[in-house]
Amino acid sequence: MSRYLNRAFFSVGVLGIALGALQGCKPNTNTTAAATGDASKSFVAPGKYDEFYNVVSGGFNGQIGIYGIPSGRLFRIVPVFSQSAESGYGFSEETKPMLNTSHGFVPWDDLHHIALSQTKGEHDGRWAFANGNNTPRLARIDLNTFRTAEILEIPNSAGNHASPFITENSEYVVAATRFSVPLDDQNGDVPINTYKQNFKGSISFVAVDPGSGKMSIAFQIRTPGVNFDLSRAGKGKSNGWFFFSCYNSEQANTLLEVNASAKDKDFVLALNWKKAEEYVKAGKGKKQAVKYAHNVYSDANHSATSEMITEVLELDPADCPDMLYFIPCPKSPHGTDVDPTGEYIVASGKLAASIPVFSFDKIQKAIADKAFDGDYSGIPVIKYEAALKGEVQKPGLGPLHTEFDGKGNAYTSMFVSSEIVKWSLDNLQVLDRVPTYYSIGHLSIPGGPTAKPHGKYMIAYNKITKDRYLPTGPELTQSAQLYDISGEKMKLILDFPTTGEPHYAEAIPAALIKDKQVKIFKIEENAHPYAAKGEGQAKVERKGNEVHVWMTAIRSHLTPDNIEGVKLGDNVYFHVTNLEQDWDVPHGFAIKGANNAEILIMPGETQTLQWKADRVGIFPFYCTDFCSALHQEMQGYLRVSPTVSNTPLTFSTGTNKPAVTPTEGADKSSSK
Ligand code: K7E
Ligand code: CUA
Repeated sequence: MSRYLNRAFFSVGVLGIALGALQGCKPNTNTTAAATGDASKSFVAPGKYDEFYNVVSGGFNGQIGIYGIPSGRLFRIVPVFSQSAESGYGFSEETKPMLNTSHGFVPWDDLHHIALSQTKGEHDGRWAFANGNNTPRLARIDLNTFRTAEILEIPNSAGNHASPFITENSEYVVAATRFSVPLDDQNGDVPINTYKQNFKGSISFVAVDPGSGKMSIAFQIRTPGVNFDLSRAGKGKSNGWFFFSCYNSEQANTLLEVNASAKDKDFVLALNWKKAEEYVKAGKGKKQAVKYAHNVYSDANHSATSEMITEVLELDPADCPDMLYFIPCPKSPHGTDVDPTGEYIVASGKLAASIPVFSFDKIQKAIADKAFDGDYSGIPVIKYEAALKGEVQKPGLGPLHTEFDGKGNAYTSMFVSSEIVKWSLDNLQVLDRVPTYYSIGHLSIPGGPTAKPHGKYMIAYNKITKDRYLPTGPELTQSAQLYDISGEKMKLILDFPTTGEPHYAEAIPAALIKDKQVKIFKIEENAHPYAAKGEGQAKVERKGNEVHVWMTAIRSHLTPDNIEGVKLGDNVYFHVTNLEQDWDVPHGFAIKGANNAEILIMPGETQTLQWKADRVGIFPFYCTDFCSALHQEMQGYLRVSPTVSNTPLTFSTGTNKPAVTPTEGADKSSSK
């Protein structure tokens, strides 16, 4: 975020724009324009459903928020790259492996972009993909469970920002590095100012298994050291290509806000991935030794596994002609967006005064005619005019991202002038503009990145809210704004707060997924090694100083609920199986002094909380999810005795009756 802010302010100097132009993102004292929201258009009556699911990145919280459109109501936070203090994701023994990486356990990452799976260029409602930005990873979220099913680390990468972007049949999800760095198998102990010699870029093609969705790195392409920012796959006529924006073609290694803005133009990289596939088939790939984690969650045993992979296939453009082309693009391009027909590629230079629109047909012709302006590190540079359809003139300041309504219109977010500009793909004329409150980053139209946008609504994801909401101390809420785009003019209809900092989001018709939701996990299919599939299987066993508790939860008791014989220093594993087979009846589990978390267990599922007996005494445990009128009765006790004691290991529910005679340690005065 601050990068964009700095650049925005710096751009005032660069472009020589009067400071007044920046006031667009300051609180506007005249809020009439902002107060014209038509509540009836976003009103979803109590008990009624929204029209769209909106899958929204949480930015620095590393999670995804699921909202209804048009109501803006928040339904769920899906933990992806961060531990969750709601479900126990990343805390339970079963889910900890999901956050494993070659750097070890990473509890929190930064998530910017969402890509929903597609078939024939349209949403198919199967999976959502998301990028882990800081420690480069890709995640796949199952839209039947709204849970993270898989996380794949990306080697040779640092700052996985140009990711995930998906092909029209979900063959590949790409991951291009923001920071070029020395490759993983090179000695990285080099002076930072040897960027030009030693730093390389890398673009990963992650194949998606069409049946299971499982991800694997099919190949990587080495590139010159630049910063990759964003991308889109071609579609329709341009299917087979990817377009990436890149900045820092200056290859600066310090003070990028000045040094990476020196050149008049950076690049869009046009990448022919069908060609790359041919080179892979022809054996042009070289194996490189690397190390990266592949983590998979199984709904069969309700557990994740983490595997280290040690090899990746790399393609060197020097061995692969006609695969990569650079297209000059003004001033630090950010979003690179492909229209629904696949013909137009819209590149938004953050510091540029116009928006170039490239034509796929013209790019093809330029390649055939060799209309090149030399090369950049051996990669041909297509002449700007030869690839250009035209420029949108005076669109506003600080163009970032563009989406499409499928009716021939494009909508571009303008960070610096804090507005959305609607323009015609046909004649590139600006048709309408609306202010955003304030400083919009991404915008999204349901189905906007597909071949068949659903249109109707547009959502702005803003960086600053200032005076829009009741203040909450130094940090104000993050926010989105909903616009009606069914008419000629865009109309603001709703402000709604979001969690984390929203970057990209994709909305999908509710009808595509709402009836496929997993309601329970079948208890008889539970393959967890510590599952207790009935109260008769509940037990406690000691293995050295580990104590394993096979515990069941059902309204409204835990079995066992009395456990004795645990000793000081023991590591106790509570494997809690929820025996319920009804939708929406989770049970929770917490025990006093737990150093990691609580857990929340879905019907038919088993989850494990590890707990250390750190002192002698009685430790209550209980269900944390209000599950019945007797929820507050859903509790038990665990007794910890000194290491040298010979208290036998016992467990029970309902049979450990009150003692009738004074027992050791009991209060004698009250037990007469
Ligand atoms: Cu523009 Cu990370 Cu997609 Cu945010 S990025 S705004
Ligand atoms: Cu189970 Cu409350």
